[in-house]
Amino acid sequence: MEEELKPIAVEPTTESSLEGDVHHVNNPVLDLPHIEKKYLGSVKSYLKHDKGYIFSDGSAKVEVTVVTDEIIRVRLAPKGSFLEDFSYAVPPSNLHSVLFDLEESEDFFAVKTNTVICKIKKQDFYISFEDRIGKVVNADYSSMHWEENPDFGGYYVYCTKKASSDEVFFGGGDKATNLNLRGKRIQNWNSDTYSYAFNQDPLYKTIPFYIGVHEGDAYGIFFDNTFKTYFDFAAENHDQTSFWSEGGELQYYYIHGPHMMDVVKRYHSITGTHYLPPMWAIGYHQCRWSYYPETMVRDVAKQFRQRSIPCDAIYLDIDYMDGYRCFTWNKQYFPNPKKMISDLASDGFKTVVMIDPGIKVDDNYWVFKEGQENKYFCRRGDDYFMEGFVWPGRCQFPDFTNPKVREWWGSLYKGLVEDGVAGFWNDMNEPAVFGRGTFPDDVRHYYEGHRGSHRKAHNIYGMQMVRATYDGLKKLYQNRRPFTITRAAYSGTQRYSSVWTGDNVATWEHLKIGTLQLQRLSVSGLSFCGTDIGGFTGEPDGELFTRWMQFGVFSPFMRVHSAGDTRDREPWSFGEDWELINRKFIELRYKLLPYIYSVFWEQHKYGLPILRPLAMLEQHIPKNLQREEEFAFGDKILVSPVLNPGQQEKIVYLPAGYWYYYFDNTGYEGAQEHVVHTPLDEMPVFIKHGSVIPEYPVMQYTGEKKLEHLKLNVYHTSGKEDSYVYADHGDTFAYEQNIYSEKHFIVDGSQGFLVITQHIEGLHSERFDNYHIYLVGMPTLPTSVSQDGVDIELQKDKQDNFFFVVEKEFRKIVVQ
Ligand code: MIG
Repeated sequence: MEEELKPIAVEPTTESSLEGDVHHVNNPVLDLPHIEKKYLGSVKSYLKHDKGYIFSDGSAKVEVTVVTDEIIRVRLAPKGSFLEDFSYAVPPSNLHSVLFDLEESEDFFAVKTNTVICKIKKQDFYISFEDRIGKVVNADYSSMHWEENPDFGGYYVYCTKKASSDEVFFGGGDKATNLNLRGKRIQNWNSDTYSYAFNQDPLYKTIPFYIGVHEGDAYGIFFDNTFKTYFDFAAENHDQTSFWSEGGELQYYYIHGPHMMDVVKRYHSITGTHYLPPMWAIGYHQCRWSYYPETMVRDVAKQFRQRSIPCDAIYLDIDYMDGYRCFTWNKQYFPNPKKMISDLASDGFKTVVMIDPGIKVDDNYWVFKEGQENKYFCRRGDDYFMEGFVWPGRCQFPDFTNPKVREWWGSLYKGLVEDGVAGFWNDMNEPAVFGRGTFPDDVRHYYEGHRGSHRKAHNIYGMQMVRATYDGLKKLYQNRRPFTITRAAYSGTQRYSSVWTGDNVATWEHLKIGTLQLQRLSVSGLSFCGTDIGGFTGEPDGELFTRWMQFGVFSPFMRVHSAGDTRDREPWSFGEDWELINRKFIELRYKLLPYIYSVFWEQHKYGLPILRPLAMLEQHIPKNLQREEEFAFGDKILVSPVLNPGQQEKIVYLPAGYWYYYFDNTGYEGAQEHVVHTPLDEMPVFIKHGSVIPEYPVMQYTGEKKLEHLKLNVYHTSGKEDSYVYADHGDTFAYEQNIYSEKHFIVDGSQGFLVITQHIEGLHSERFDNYHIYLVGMPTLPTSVSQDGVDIELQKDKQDNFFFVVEKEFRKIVVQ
């Protein structure tokens, strides 16, 4: 192996400015007189190797690999030697490489797949991606370049691409800014950002993935680099988009569209999807910093049941621990946790608890002792243990980038699991350290054997922590699905956890920020996401809390949470009027559960995002690329949360098609704006025509009652629409053995009457025998209904609504 590559692992000699007494160095880069960037020269040679093609300008090399027909990977080796091919985001099993022929012309080389042509220009090494009819989708503005400088060791790597004048950009993780990133510069460095502001950057998560759309076509770029990364979306130069990093390899995936949905799907195909969460994890969750002692936890739980407000989980924040020592109980507050948890469980509550990465330095604390004995904690460049202050006081921190440490960490959950804890919440894993923010740069990490400093490991620290948690729980729970939630994340974290957006604020502006963040997270691969409903810091009034609760119903993760110094924040805390509306909306979440569960399945199995910004639904309409308030939850439900106090009505754009307002079934023509009334106890929620929406009776928690039948709401259409309903045991991994059912419904109204057909896949059979079908939006009352050729009767329910009963295995229903 060539020696030149070694410098990449070398650390800067100056200490970061976060380091207490050390002389303050503002920015070593700016202090340098001049930094010369080196660009690729012309292509001099190429060779084919076992995975792709390597082009060379005589010294630098560029590898082009075809992952699939639609995904092409590009890597740069400034001095000719590639770094070790390792990624936390992309498991090797997701990375196929397909060999394709290379065509050579006078001016360029072309790597051709069935869908994409990647051209490498001989003269200047510019790389472009075209579709098969020759439309250039993405092209270099300049050749890939880098800086080599002994002061920061290794290379800073850069890629600059052309930006079209109409091009807009999406994705990028949890950025608290407008959906379209054009004109913005962002950076990725996971940070604990208590009470963050609009446009504040960076936040908690690193998702170096974006989607570009121009002339109606979309593509994606995933810059898989864990160092501090930067993106400029036509901000400094209106015709350029750049991304760069303070180390590591210039390595990116070009992901072809042309639909945004396809781009996201393909991004998921390499970084993975979320496993199917247990059903209870998508119910309503009540959290607080902190509910203690036990009497208070029991009281909150009791009130939910007394007031008939559905709730599936109650959370214990850091105060449940003994002096903030992870994996212990404060026995004064919780003398018998096992008993409390089992009592809560018999009332339908799951208990979720917090676990932080900081381990208290305390020789009488078994976790610290084990970590010390086995050298599991992170160390500085001079081999001293990395120490920092967090909640427990002086702490050391496990190196989660070491598989042995992860294995150990996973096993530590045993006691809490035996106590009955059902889910775990990993916080402070940016990692956050009081005072200095995070670890110093020189902290060493094992990095799966590809050792590196904190500069390389910082952005994946949280991901590896929750990975350890998830893997450990998977063993401890055996066949039961764990529930995990993490604050810090890197691309691919969806394989191990759900996420929340951290310490937001109880303001209307933050409600809006939350709607942007969740849409963005969803198209960035982290679909199982939520905000602290009501705002973490500050005090919402009843109206803000309730409007946020309404948005919460359409957040993939639905949890109320609040900081320790705030007033009570339960659904009833704002008085009876608000309680009534909050109950109505939490009940709505429970009615929609079978639909929501099916949407989660769609995410897991097919890699579709759960929230779909309007831009994604109609990317060919330029105006819609700028809309950011309407979004779809799954394929069938479109919402536009109310984001202002006192709002009486809202202009809502509905995508093409025909839509039904959820609360009174009024029909609306799509492809246009409508003024929608927004009384406090409603919000703009629309169901797409032709949908089959399964509905559960309201339960106080998932699985409370056995289903006697399943209600299906069938929405009229004069076209043809596809729906499906997923079901399984609800909390086991049996679905991996095909023990589930996926029911496909086609509703066809194109002949003037409705034909509903069903096709069932999978080996799971539900307990109930019948569907109760309710027709919504029928122009006239049906005169006849038949199931598989046999006439059936229309019936009226207690509310005087017509419905009919069919066998759950029906094939074909005709409504005339
Ligand atoms: O330094 O555990 O974002 O949800 O309640 C604050 C206490 C630590 C930050 C989390 C928040 C949690 C809080 N934590």
